[in-house]
Parts: sequence; structure tokens; C-alpha cells
Amino acid sequence: MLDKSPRPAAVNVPNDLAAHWMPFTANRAFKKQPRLLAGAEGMHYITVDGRKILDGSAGMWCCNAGHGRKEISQAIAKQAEAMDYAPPFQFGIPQSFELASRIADLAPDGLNHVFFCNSGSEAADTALKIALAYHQINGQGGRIRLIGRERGYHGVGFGGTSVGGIVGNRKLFGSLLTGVDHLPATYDRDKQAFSKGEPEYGAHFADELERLVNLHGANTIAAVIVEPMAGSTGVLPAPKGYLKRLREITQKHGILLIFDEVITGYGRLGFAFAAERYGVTPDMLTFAKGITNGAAPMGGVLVRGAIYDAFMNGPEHVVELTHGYTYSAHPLACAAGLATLDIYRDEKLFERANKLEPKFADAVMSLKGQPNVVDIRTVGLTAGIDLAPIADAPGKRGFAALNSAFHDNDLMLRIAGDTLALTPPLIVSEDQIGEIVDKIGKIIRAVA
Ligand code: PXG
Repeated sequence: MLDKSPRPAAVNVPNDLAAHWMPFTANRAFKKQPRLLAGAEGMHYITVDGRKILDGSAGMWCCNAGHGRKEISQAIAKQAEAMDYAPPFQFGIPQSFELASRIADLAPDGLNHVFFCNSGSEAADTALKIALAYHQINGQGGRIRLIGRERGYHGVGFGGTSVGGIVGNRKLFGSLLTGVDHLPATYDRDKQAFSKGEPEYGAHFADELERLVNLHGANTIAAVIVEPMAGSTGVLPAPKGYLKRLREITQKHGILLIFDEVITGYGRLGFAFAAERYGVTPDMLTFAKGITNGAAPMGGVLVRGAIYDAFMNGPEHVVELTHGYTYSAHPLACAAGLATLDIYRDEKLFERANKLEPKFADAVMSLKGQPNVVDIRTVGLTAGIDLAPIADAPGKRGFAALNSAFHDNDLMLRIAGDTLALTPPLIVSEDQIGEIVDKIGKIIRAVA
């Protein structure tokens, strides 16, 4: 428990943790042994008791340019002084138009309009709604089915939860959306364990879409949504050729393809977007997290010109898409986004991630042979390390690793069950990669 005695504190430490019901957190365990953060600079977090924690997870896949970037905080402060808030419906601010143009410039040709929202969840739900609306106004209103993938994660809205493929996130929440089906996950450990980059095995998993088309009828299917690399379910890179195959099948049947790039966007895989890495352009692409380096909530959907144009009909005084959020294109988020994109460009961080990828992969792969390590996957500056679960207690070893990392080894990592996920800021040095891997080795042995 926290020390409740009166004392001068460098930071404001709460004396009661009860009131805050924490998201996606084991609340009781946390409140017994809190992991409280007070500061962040460069590659490190600072705990409330002043310890430096090496950031192996870019916060939560957000802070690609590292922490404490003055360019971003100053841009936010300046914007807050100039104008705190502006209504995004029927009014606009110059910064949102500039940001949309710059995001479109980074995206593959054809994705040239941006719809802003505030999170990855809202981005997923927005893209799914645009897909349904597009078919409706395009005279194909029978296309109402949405297809996701097992082990996919698209946030926690009802749309994203429905197309998502994680039983723990779905089973408590009723019937969810109807008319949803799922592709199989692309992972088969026996065939692809310890692959660096995209596994050789598994392109054929895309052919399952043909099966779903045969089952439901192409003209009932609106869209397919997938992550180019499933991140939060344990780092599952797309098998070689898989995304191209999905593109071919969706195109053949008039089905929209949506890439959820909330994690893979803004340099994580060595390119502005994974779509570029794979040479596959979807019809829509969702992003969040890295767009503001995590410094302000923002998400969005990149949309093909033909989809946008399809809505630009009817009387000009009428709203074309009845969708949006009070905080869409919030001025502080736009300011943060513009400053963040400047840093990515000026420091060539996407290229940096690309160059570091082989070294990062070799370093993490060196953990093969450590106790309980049953698979390691790497792609871009991301790795997933599967630990064998403790019998009858799935997730317990992973949770122990999270605690060992934070309390005993001064490292932040992400866990998905018994998988450890590493996804450091793109500013990570080669020495720091070595430091992260050394710490992970110690942690794996500590939880053996
Ligand atoms: N899509 C993807 C691919 C994500 O990874 C979301 C959507 C939802 O974004 P918001 O901003 O609504 O949370 C995400 C979020 C983890 C972890 O532990 C990662 C996410 C969420 C929860 C846990 O790695 N990513």
C-alpha cells in the first residue's frame, strides 16, 4: 500500500486509489502494488518515487518520438492560449485542414481524405459506418455484413468489439452487432515459430475470405477489417503475400478493405503506414496513437477519393455524413499532430525504425532458449515473446513478468496473456535495445 503519512512529496501522490476504476487493468492487484508514473523524458518514464524506467513499449504503442518532446508540448500550450476549442461541425480551424493534407501526403496514393475522431476505437467504428453508408448511397444497401478476424483488435466500441476476435473482450457484452463474421487468425506456431519479419507460412489464410463469400454471398458483404500486424493480441505479423491476397479477393467481390493501422501507422514497421511496406492500398485506413505521439487523444480514418466523392451529392446545404464527435479535430490534438509529424520528418524516424529492424530482430531472437520461451516474432520495431503458461493459470506468468519488469528491473513492457510485447520508441539506441533484451532475459528467468 502507499505510505499515507504526511510528507513533502515531489509529485502529487494520491492517498486513496479506490475511486478510479482503471481500464483494462487488474484493479485489485494494481491497488495493492501500484505502478504509478510521474514523469517521462526521452526513452524513460520516472516513477512517483523517482526511479527511471526504460520504456520498452512507447507508452502503449503511442510515443514513437520518445517522451517529453518540447516541440509538441509547446505547440499544445500555444494552441491552448490562442483557442481552446472550436466546434468541428459546420466550423473549422486551419490546422485540421493542414494536418489532414499532411497525413494524406504520407499515405499511399488514393487515400486522400481524412475523417478525424479521438481514438482508435472511434476510428474503427467510423470506418465501419462509412463502409455501410457508402454501399447504401451507392445503391448496394444489401451489403450489410462486416468481416473481422480472430485475434483482431479494433477497440472497444460495439462495432470494433463485434469485428474484433478476442473472446475475453466479447463474451460479457451481449449479442454485439449482427451480421458479423471472422477470418481465422494467421498464426500457426508449428509452422512459423521463431520467424523474423513476415512468416513464410500462412498466405492461404486469406483464402478463407472466399469461403465466407461463398457462405454469405458477395453482395451481402460491406467490408473486411484487419490489422496488417495484430499488435495487442501478441504481435502477429501478416504472412508473406497474405495482405495482397486479401486485396485481390476484396476487389474481385466489391468488398471494401479496411486496414487498422492504429499500431502500425507512423513508423512502427519502418514506413509511414504498413500499407506502404506491403505494397497494398486498402480502401480505408484507421490511425490513432502515433499521430500525436500520444500527447493528445486523436484518431482518424483515411478514405479513398471515390468513397468521399460518392457522398458529395444532393443539396449542398445538407450534411453528407451524419457522423462525427464533439472533439473531432480538436485544436490541441491538431497542434500536437502537426508538431509530431514535423519531428517524424526532421528526425527521419520511420527510416530509423527500418534501419534498426534487423538489429532489433537479432537482439530479441537471442532470447530463444531462455526458460519457457515457446516462440518469438519480430517485425519492424516490435516483438512478441510467447512464454509457456503456468498450468491452469493462463496469464499469470505474463502478469508476473509485467511486475518483475516494473518493480525489479526498471522496464516497461506490454503483456497479452503470457506474451511479452516489446515496441519501444523509434528513437531507441542500439545500446538501449541491448539493455531492454538483457532486462527481458532477467525477467523471463525471474518468472520461470
Ligand atoms: N485498433 C488497434 C489495432 C489497436 O491496437 C485500438 C484499435 C483502439 O484504440 P483506442 O485508442 O480506442 O484504445 C487499438 C488499441 C496493448 C493494448 O496492451 C493495445 C491497444 C489497446 C489495449 C491494449 O498492447 N491498442
